[in-house]
Amino acid sequence: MSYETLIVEIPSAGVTVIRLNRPEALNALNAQLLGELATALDVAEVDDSVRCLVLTGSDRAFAAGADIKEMSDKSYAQMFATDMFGPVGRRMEHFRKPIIAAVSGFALGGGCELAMLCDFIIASETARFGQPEINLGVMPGIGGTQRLPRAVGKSKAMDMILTARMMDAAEAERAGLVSRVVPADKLIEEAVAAAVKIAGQSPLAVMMNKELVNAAFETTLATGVRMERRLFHSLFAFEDQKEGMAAFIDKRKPAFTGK
Ligand code: CO8
Repeated sequence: MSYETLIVEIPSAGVTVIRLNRPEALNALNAQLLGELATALDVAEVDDSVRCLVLTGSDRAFAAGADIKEMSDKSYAQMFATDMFGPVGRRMEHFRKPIIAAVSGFALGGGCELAMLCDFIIASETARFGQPEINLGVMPGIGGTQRLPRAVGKSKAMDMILTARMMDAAEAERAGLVSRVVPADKLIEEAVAAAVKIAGQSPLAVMMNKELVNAAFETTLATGVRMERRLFHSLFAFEDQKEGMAAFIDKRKPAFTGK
């Protein structure tokens, strides 16, 4: 599959890196890029050899938001009918394999929201996060008003969304928006290393762990803990559980098969 606005690479078995590639517009998310990203996600979802994705941009920008030039003259009817971000948003919300966002430079507006749709964010020291839509007379529209407060708390989310100020990588790490900050020249190396580690685990256990952490944002504590207990028990139906525990006892590396 070839794309005009994405570069897709397989740096290591089981790991696919999807790089947003519209350098002339700081990777602004236009209809073509979003369509291609939806296709790339569909390809990765059904390919059993893909165990973990890394979504990244350039050194200068992960993505500077939705494409303002493409969007500016649209009518309400056009925005409603095309549902521009719906297909990618829904795919990412329901994607069963892990997606790591590797963010360098600007992650603004829809770019910040795209990063938050991933399972965790690794940031380079140059990363800057923001929801500056208020400057345009609009608001976040791909989940920012909901995911940012869950990630960083109400006060900081309100501050960022109402004042449009950007957060640097150190603040984003302190606030819990990103899992770790790494030197800019090590960003892809670190993100791919994390993806390789995940790709080597039992894919079944990975999917269940991901499902349960996401459930923490949707359910009560009691329901979430009950779901966790049931899924923990169910893992004992898989060969991978036997292999993982036998390998520990035998002092060897496990060879998970996804069965
Ligand atoms: N859309 C289109 N083009 C963009 C965008 C964008 N979001 N961001 C940057 N560009 C373009 C610039 O227009 C410029 O193009 P040109 O060279 O042709 O003039 C090029 O990229 C380089 O940008 P700058 O010259 O501005 O670079 P600077 O380093 O001076 O500034 C900034 C970088 C600070 C990132 C600046 O470009 C900026 O403020 N960009 C806009 C950020 C923004 O407002 N993002 C939010 C967009 S709205 C949004 O994301 C809503 C999402 C929800 C939609 C849901 C719909 C259902």
